[in-house]
Amino acid sequence: MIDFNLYLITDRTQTAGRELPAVVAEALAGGVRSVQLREKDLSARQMFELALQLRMLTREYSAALMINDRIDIALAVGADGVQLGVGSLPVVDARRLLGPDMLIGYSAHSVAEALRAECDGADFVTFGPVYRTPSKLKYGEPLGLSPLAEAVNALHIPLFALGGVKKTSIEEVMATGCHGVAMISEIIAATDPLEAAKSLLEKIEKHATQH
Ligand code: TZP
Repeated sequence: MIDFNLYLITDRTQTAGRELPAVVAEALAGGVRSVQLREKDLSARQMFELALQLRMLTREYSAALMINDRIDIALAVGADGVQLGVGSLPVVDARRLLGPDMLIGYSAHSVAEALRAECDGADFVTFGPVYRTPSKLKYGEPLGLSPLAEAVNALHIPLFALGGVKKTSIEEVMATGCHGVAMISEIIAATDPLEAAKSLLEKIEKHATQH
């Protein structure tokens, strides 16, 4: 059961000098109930140490902690699951290692990829980038709202819209029927992450469809 509709993804380069755990703590205080630790450039040890800190914080707020790509780190810190993608271990093999209860999220960039992830046993997918993001080279060309709606209709598992989603675009994104939104900068780079999270959640919940 995916009981959150705002999925916060970390990027410690966007915190304007603040410590990442402090920013995440603010977001949790603002109501965020799921966090993905994404810091792809960190060593296993560095990521493990950051993951431990986020595990403590997320426990305090009964929030889910997902670890990007690193199944070993997710298991080592007792995370709730992993976020996989095209370069990760295949979903089927990850499931064998993680068991039936840990969550597997999959980062899909096309409808076909999202369908494959569902078929392989992912619990939910992120889909994007929906909009142009500042870092186009890193995340690719925006897909737009039509493929998002297409993916929502094709899939039976929850789908989170990702990439360039702002407070102002939540209404049109949620109108596709997607389960929720995943975001980095709107919260991580916000001057007041607590307030940002609170007002984003209010808007997402207002436009969420019942599944
Ligand atoms: N994958 C596709 S777009 C993206 C990722 C990780 C970044 C989303 O960041 P933001 O700041 O919410 O646009």
